[in-house]
Amino acid sequence: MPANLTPEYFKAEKWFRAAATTEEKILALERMLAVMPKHKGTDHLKADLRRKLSKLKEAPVKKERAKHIDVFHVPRSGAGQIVLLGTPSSGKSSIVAALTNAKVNVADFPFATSAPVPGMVRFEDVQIQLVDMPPITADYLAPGQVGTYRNCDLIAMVIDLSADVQEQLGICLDFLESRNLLIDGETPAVDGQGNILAKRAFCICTKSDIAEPGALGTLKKLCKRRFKFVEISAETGTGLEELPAAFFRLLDIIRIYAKPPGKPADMTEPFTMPAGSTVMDLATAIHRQLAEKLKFARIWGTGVYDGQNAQRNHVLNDKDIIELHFS
Ligand SMILES: Nc1nc2c(ncn2[C@@H]2O[C@H](COP(=O)(O)OP(=O)(O)OP(=O)(O)O)[C@@H](O)[C@H]2O)c(=O)[nH]1
Ligand SMILES: [Mg+2]
Repeated sequence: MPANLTPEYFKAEKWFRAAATTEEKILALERMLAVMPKHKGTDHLKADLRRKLSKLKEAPVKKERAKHIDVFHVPRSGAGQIVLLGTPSSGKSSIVAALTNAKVNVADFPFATSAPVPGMVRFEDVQIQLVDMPPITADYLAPGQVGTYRNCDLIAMVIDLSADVQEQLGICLDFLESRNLLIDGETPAVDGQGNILAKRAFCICTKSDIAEPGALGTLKKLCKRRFKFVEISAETGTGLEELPAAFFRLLDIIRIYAKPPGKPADMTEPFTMPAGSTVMDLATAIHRQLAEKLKFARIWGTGVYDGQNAQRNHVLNDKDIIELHFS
């Protein structure tokens, strides 16, 4: 082992060893190469890692997928997928139990959850998917667990206010940062296929009913990143009612109601789209081929007068009603 390998390198190596999929192994190897100190002593190791990397990149991915079912792959459902992250007994399953009908295992002993369990949370007229997860510790991570976070829309760190908040925050951030899972600044990291690797995150601070005095303040002070913090107690229910609205806001999505020309709008099932979507994005979401034939749209909603004509690049707002006209 060459001298002068940094903690960053060992973190990436640990990630590589725990990686359950080829994609994740490739990302970890790329990270190992990127953070490796550049000097003569690391030449052999570098060549070795490059060989491993090109072997993995050439490996047929489909065969591997067919061999086993990945329990950490949680198919998306609803308007967005939020995945919980936290240390043992921090209260993750209790949140999913309180907000959804999913059958989760709440227990007074650690490691009670061993695989992801999705449930659906309703916010007004949209359904949001909330996924319970096994815990992580400074040295434990279920193989394949990273994959669930890699595929979600938003990560919710669950921090127990009655325990050591500094330790919990450290473990969560270490996990996220060492795997490039956290959006940092304006340009998120992307993989070779252009998939966005980094996610937005926020913090659910739980067990407020038995919190250490000043724990939330300490946590906010410790955390250099500008996360949103929502304080709750799954035991008393305090703050729980705020969570669905917070999920919706943090997912950064909008609801659009489609209106067939000459008929009332369908107000029961909105389309949900990323904030900033345009009339053309909506047309494409409804029907990719038809979208090219879009002539114009009429809008009822925010910042327009009722039935106003809108161009393809008009940016939509939450709860807009749109009538699309095709040629
Ligand atoms: N007083 C209090 N206890 C809570 C609260 N939330 C959870 N608990 C208790 O904390 C313990 C652990 O809760 P879980 O929800 O199972 O924790 P977890 O994060 O899913 O644990 P793992 O699956 O092991 O990672 C249980 O005994 C819960 O009843 C809370 O808000 N207040
Ligand atoms: Mg659990």
